[in-house]
Amino acid sequence: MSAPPATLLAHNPNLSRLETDHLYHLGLDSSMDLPAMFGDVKFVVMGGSAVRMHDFIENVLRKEGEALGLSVPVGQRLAPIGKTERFELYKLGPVLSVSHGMGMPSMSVLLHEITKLLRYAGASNFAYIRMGTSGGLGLEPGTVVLCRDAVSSAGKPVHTLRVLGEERHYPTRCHAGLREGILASCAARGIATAVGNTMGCDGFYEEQARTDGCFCDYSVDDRLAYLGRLHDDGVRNIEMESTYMSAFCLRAGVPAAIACVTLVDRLRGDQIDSTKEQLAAYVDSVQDAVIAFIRDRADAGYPEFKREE
Ligand code: R2B
Ligand code: URA
Repeated sequence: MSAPPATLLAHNPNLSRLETDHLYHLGLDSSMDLPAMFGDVKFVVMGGSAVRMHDFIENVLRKEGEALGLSVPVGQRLAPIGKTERFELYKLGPVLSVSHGMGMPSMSVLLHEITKLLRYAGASNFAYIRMGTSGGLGLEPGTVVLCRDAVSSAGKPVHTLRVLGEERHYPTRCHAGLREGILASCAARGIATAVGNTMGCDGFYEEQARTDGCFCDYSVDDRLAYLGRLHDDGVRNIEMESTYMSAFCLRAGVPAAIACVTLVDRLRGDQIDSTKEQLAAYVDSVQDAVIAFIRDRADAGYPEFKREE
């Protein structure tokens, strides 16, 4: 391959020694014509589930395809790119839609490979948006929470990485300009939003203070006291990828937003017992929020994102 771009070498000079960089989990590599395939990408929209990310790209096409000048020839369907064992990746014009699986380790693999992919492709002025689900704190289910800081389960705006057996700590702020842009698009369409901190956990049950997992050695009062403290500290929702993602994006210089719809108010309970129809409506609202933002940014001609430290 030709020499990797300076943006990549600044982070990892070792990449210059690779003849071909195999992006193993995506089933793509740097010998392919990545500039032709991905050079025009402006949005990488990520969500946990492959089915939802397929629905999302279909919804972009259905709802805004005409306005964005994007179409798929009659009789053809959007097909995933690369291999689909771990992640599913779709592209429609400037939009990549990709599943990241559950939890920070899975998110980590995707972020390393998708970021190298876009750098090899020479894409510029792109943003990453996690479009997910979460448990809310003191919010009506169905609210789209836009993350200010991602916080650890100790409530700190820091992600801890273990490298060579040692801990490293990285800040976890989301990009304010990107968040404000999504908020404005939501406000213009009456989509219910809240801004707050998002707690990223390494599990769904004990790590999120649930009392309905296989184990629970704390009381309902302990759980409420913990969740109440988080709420007092500005946490508005809980999920499983935010601290890794925000820390990675700050290091990589990629603007990041985390927009997660709440499925349950954790101050009231643990179980997610909404109907299938209600859950689908919640997921639709976070998809609508991101689609609205894509439309507004395209209409504005993709103004340059300000670098935020
Ligand atoms: C939100 O939903 C998933 C768990 O149900 C997880 O990926 C997350 O962050
Ligand atoms: N995803 C989570 O991680 N937690 C919830 O409560 C709901 C969705």
